[in-house]
Amino acid sequence: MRTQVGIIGAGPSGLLLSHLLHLAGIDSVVIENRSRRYVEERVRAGLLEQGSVDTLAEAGVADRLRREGLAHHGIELRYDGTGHRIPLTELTGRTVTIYGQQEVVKDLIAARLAAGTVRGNPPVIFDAADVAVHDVTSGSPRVTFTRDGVAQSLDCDFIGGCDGFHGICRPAIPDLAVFERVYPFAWLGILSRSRPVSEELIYARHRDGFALATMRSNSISRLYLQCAPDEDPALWPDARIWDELHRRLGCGSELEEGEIFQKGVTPMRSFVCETMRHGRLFLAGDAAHIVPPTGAKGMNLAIADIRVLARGLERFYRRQDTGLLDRYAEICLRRIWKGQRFSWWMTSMLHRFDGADPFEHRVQVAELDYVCTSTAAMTTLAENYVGLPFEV
Ligand code: RFL
Ligand code: PHB
Repeated sequence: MRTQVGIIGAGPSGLLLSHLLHLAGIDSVVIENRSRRYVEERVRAGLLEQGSVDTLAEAGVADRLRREGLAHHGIELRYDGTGHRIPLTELTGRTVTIYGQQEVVKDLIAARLAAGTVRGNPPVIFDAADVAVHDVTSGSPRVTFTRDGVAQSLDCDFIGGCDGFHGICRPAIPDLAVFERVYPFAWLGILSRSRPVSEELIYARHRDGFALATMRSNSISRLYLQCAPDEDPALWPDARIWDELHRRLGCGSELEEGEIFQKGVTPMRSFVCETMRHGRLFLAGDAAHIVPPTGAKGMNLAIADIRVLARGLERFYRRQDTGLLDRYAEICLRRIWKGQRFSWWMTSMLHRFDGADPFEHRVQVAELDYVCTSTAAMTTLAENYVGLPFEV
């Protein structure tokens, strides 16, 4: 097989890259090691910055997002039993939208499959095993994999390493420049068939740990609780989850207890691999960086990387100009580090740190107090939360 751009991973990064390239007349094949059903049902992010929504709309894949996405104009920070609203739209003129990541993935897969086979190649290959990249520093890199037990090879001009944090692309690069912080806690996340506790998201700091009330629709709640990094979800029967949520969110009957139909633990990590390019292999999204979910930045940073990469490749194919590709990492990293800073800051301000002394505790509350009472501080939070401008 041969294509122009081989893309590893059918998450938001790989699928969006493939779709943007298709719109620019560039062929690609996405190779995914999981099934279509698995990637369409994987529960993850939920919050899109306005710039991400605009990117998907410009790419023509936002019809359902426009119909079903929930636009939000503010968030609530809750601590010491009191809620404080941060009026995002009033402060920045922008909104954020709740729309599940798996819905974005479904819309992108539908768009890619609708484009059909190009020069004999399917747009997406699911269930690929033993995926490996070769000769990435040469002019003709290659991807190999097996499908239904048959060994296959894909020759290409470039490879998009969009295979997430546990993928094979980053480990294929020597001498990585990596920066990392692992947090001493995780999030237990659930989906429940119940009305959201409030129209807007509630981020709660509590002495027993952080809690977040978000949603997927007007009848599905998404709720998170800070837990131990190696927490066993089996130790969290439904009654314990509701009990903790009531206590940490400080809610009464407005927190409706519905059927919990999904439960999972997410470790918390800040990670940046500054080596985002090696020869003709480009890393994007979670393959290159991870943020703790408190700032809701992961998928949004992935979309921003892909905008730069797609334009760089377009410029290469249109004019043989490698200028933007050569600056890919530098351009992306400026925005990535700001997303890292914001996610680290929100995480530090809102979580319980075991062993924190009373001084640290009071500084944390003072910070929240400042953010919720100073227009300048609130605006700083708001402009990062709704998303900083794209670099190009
Ligand atoms: P993904 O989504 O991990 O996709 C990578 C794809 O590559 C496949 N793959 C391989 N394919 C072929 N060969 C291999 N060897 C492969 N190894 C892996 C995988 O199966 C997968 O399909 O990375 P991508 O596309 O870069 O997208 C990044 C986002 O998924 C991630 O940043 C967000 O989910 C983070 N995140 C949030 N981001 C937001 O912008 N807003 C949020 O509100 C938000 N909340 C969250 C989150 C992540 C969470 N978890 C579970 C990590 C909340 C949570 C709880
Ligand atoms: C979500 O809706 O899953 C979500 C929202 C905001 C966050 C993290 C996750 O900060």
